[in-house]
Amino acid sequence: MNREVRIIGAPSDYGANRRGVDMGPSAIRYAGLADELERTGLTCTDAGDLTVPRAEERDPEEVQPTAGSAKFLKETREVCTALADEIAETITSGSFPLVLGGDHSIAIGSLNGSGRDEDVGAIWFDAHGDFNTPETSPSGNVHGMPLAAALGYGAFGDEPWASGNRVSESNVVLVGLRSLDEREKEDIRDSDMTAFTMSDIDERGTSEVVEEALDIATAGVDQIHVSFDMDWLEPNEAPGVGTPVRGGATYREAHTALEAVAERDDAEDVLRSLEFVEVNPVLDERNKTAELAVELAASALGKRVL
Ligand code: 6HN
Ligand code: MN
Ligand code: MN
Ligand code: MN
Repeated sequence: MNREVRIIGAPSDYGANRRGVDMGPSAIRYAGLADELERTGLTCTDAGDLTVPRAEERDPEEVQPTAGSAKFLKETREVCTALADEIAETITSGSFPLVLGGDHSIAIGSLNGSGRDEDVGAIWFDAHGDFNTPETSPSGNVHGMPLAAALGYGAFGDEPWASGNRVSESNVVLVGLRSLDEREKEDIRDSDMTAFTMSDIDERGTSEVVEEALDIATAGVDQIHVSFDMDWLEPNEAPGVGTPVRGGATYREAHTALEAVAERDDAEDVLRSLEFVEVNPVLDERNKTAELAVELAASALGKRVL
């Protein structure tokens, strides 16, 4: 990474039904993010946190689910619009956006900002597909919907804050899936995205799968957004997440994956933006998950042992 890193906190928990993941950016900063990036040789500035509307200060009528069964859509729209602007401005100014969640609904804003002026690809490290729509979601939680929203599916399709971007569906790659809803599974199969499950990682190894993901994500586009959901990892390693699923990536596999991203970036300048989401300090063990997010951010941005 040869650009100045700009840290952007997006402390929203509206997409996960408000359960403490709004404290994720604080926990990741407390775990020493800025110092670790500086030790890695990067220059960084902290843009602070975006202002997130507080439900308690709202008219109760207003904070009820609005469209289909997407909860807190109005608040999510507000956060994602602000985040998209912040990311687009960061990129235009020549800096690199490193986004701290917040639940995964914020990725609607990340993809919108990253893909505002250029065709971009994306790699999605997640136990989940995040490809539900308000119509198909079993929970109504928007953190299960950001990929669908950003690609123009469901009730979000005509919402410019969601799908007004140049994220190219055939350049979107999901890596390490292990928990999909029935309808979501079909919709991912029918889409132009590429999906690798944990079984693919078991059979082929992390390096090979991530190299192929990078090839697909960058085919015909210059740059990619990398979205890293901490529940990608085995829950023992990352207990501080709202929707843990057993059978995840190991500590080393997670580093291997992001080191592969960093190596590709060294060679081809492919990283356009990066985010770590779903760190929930209320559910964590002594900030372990936030500390791991810090380590992984350093790996993705070029930290080397030797
Ligand atoms: N995440 N598929 C489930 C749902 O409610 O739609 C879980 C989504 C989890 C989303 O972890 O970002
Ligand atoms: Mn997710
Ligand atoms: Mn997830
Ligand atoms: Mn380039």
